[in-house]
Parts: sequence; structure tokens; C-alpha cells
Amino acid sequence: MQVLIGNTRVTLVQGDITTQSVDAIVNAANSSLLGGGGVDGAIHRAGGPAILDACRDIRAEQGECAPGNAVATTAGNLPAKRVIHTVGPVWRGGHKGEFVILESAYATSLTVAMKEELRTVAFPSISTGAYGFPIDRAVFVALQTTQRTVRKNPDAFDEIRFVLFSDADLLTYATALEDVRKTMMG
Ligand code: AR6
Repeated sequence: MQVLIGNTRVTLVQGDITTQSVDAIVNAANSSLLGGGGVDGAIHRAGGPAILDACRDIRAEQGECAPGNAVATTAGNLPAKRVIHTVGPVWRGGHKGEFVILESAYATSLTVAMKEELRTVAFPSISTGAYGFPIDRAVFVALQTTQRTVRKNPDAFDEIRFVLFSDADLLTYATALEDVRKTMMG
């Protein structure tokens, strides 16, 4: 599924983010930047040790990565050029700043991409795995933050791609993107 916002394609695909040939893939990391399970584990496994080395260098320079923030590293052996590591919120019921932190994770990742002139960016569904953010709510944060950023920066991106691991997650995103598209047109 695909929607055009200005000059930018917003696309949905089902699959594994580590295989995407894009300028940048985004990692749903944790504040340590030292790896973990889920998509983080998959990226480090497929990309090789150069990614962890780069994360260690960033930690040595700047310390941990706060929730809502993002940093870029090499993509090692992956087909993508760069990995943008961001940290989403842990879901604690929805009243502990989770929505603002998730919005910041998406927005800051896109800001980092723009600084490095990375024009195609693939996101996983941040925070909706181990961190427990309900995907039917997280999807609107992902899509609306993307829409806002792309509208403000109409020449920055060729494609923002959401790579959903399961068919159910893809369906959730497709339904939400259709809603967002209708709102945009109406
Ligand atoms: N490609 C695309 N999506 C994937 C992949 C993949 N290869 N593997 C998993 N997903 P999670 P979080 C989906 O738990 O909730 C880690 O341990 C997965 O099905 O990876 O932000 C970190 O180190 C889900 O829909 O990230 C942190 O400690 C989505 O990616 C913590 O988990 C996000 O699930 C972060 O938790």
C-alpha cells in the first residue's frame, strides 16, 4: 500500500527490516544502545559487529540514548546505508508521557535522516513489541508524525516505508493509513 504526501511516498510492507535496501533503517533500540531482542537483535545479528562498535563509540562520547532520542551509525553488512537507533517509551498505561516520547522517537529519527540527507527511511513499529505500546494507538503516532514532518520538509524524503513483521500489524497500519489519507483529502 502506498500514499503520496507531496513528493514523498509513504509505503507499507510486510517483512524483515534487515533486508530493506534503503538509505536508513530505524532500530527500536534501548537506552544502552548495546543491543537486545526483537528488531534490535535482528539488526545487530544481520549487520555484524561494526554496528555495536559504533554504538559503543557513541556511548563513550554522549552516554546513553534517552527515550525519544535517536543516533545514527554504520549499517555494517546490511543493504541499508545507515542505521538510526531510536528509543521508544515503555508502555505504562498511557499517562506517563508515552505518546510524546513515541512521537519524539519518530520525529527525531527523521531529523537525523535529514541531517545526513538520507532520503529513503524504513521504520519498524517502534515500542509495540517488548515495550508493550498498543499498536492500534502507536500506529497513529507513527503516521501522523510522518505526515507532519513530510509536510514541513517537502523536499527531504523520497520514501518513508513502514516494515511490519506480521500480517496483523500490516493490516492495522493499512487501516490507519487509509483513515489518515481520508483526513488529508477531506
Ligand atoms: N523486522 C521488522 N520488524 C521486526 C523485526 C524485523 N526483523 N523483528 C521484530 N520486529 P521490539 P520495542 C517487530 O520488541 O517494543 C529490544 O530488546 C516486532 O514484531 O523489537 O520497541 C530492544 O533492545 C514488533 O512489532 O521493539 C529494547 O530493549 C516491533 O518490531 C526493546 O526490545 C517492535 O518490537 C524495545 O522494544
